[in-house]
Amino acid sequence: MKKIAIVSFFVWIGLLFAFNLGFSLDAPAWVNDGPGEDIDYTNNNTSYSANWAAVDWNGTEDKKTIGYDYLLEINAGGGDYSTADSGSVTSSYPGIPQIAITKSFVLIEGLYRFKVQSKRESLGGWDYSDDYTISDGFIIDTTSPTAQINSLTSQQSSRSFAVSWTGTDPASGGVNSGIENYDVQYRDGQSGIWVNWQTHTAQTQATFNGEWRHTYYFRVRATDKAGNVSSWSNAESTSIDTVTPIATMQSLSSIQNSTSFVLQWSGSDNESGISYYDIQVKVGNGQWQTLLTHTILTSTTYNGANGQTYYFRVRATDIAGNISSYSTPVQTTVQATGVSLSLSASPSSLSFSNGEEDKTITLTATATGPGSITLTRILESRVNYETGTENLSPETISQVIPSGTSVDLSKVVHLSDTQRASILSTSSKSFNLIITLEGNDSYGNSISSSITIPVQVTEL
Ligand SMILES: [Ca+2]
Ligand SMILES: [Ca+2]
Ligand SMILES: [Ca+2]
Repeated sequence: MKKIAIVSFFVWIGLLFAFNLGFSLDAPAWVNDGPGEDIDYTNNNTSYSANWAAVDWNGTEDKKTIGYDYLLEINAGGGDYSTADSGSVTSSYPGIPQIAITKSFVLIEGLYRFKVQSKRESLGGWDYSDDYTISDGFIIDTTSPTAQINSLTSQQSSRSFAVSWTGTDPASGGVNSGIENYDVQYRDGQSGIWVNWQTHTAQTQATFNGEWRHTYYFRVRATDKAGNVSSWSNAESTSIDTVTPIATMQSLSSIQNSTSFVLQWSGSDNESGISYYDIQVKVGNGQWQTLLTHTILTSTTYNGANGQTYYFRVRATDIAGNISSYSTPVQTTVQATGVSLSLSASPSSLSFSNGEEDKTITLTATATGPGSITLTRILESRVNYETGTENLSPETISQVIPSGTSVDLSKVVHLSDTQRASILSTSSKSFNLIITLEGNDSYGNSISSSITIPVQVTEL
């Protein structure tokens, strides 16, 4: 009997061992983060949830208690996890096994995962599944994203224009969930009401259609994948100006007497205002060439060449970018004095003695510089501080002085008896004889030169 009992004991141990091998406990087939379908992000940091597949609960062991041990782990960085929380649930047959938990627990931001292991009550203890089933993890993100409208030009030249925005979800606790979508609003004018334009969009740009002369404001907010919503951004505004400006060159006198002359232009614009001008010049029958581009000036000094004809035109661009056509050209021709006239006299002073009525002086006129001079008149005046100034009748001449040459002119100075008596009545008994030569340069510009000759008169 004893032998049989010993044999029976070993058989029994063997059967128990075989049973344990043959009916080893599986871990749950899957585990989800969260209370239902698996979540990957949440901003709930006061509790956590998980649910998992039930393991088979039948057979000879049915009447035993079954349970699950779980671990909530946080990623400490470098791929390593450490336990943040742990617990277990148990259920007794024939009940409905508990395969989900929601647990109040304060969590910091970070990356978590949930591990669950099956267990079954056994003789004197618990049998455990060999493995844990591990969730694919979830991120706790309680930090709001930020969003802003990308800056808009102050004026649009089209009623249709692009508005774009950006956002970031800053990392906190080493994690962020990333932006899920944006809401964009606009208002028409500063006092308009905000109107939803783009709602829950993943796009970061859209085309807006507005009305001419209206100013629109835009603002955006972002929602991250954990459900955190940013506050509305600062507004960006832009106005619509679809009308081109007008630009005009101020007319020039047809002839310029100087190679250097001033150009002036002006413009006007409906709505946005003029941003800059472009000025072009054409020399004679040549091509239009750039003189000034994108200038905010409204005048400039132009240096031309003698004898050339110039055309100028202007166009304006407004702040919205509308460009006017070029203005009607203005025209001018440079006919500048390039030559100068100098004058000398021989003798350089005169003296009228008794009975002398006529004296002859030689005037030497010199043309210096480019171009010839045509003399047209000789003017003579006599100045005495007591008797005043006497202008004699001009003498008409026609005398060409080629460039760089001199011409001698003979001039008779006549002193009448009356004139002599008048001068002799003065204390100085003298006067200044002022000879002026008048003429024109080759462009018709007036040119002149004077010389003063002291004259002494002797009493009879
Ligand atoms: Ca997950
Ligand atoms: Ca976030
Ligand atoms: Ca305009």
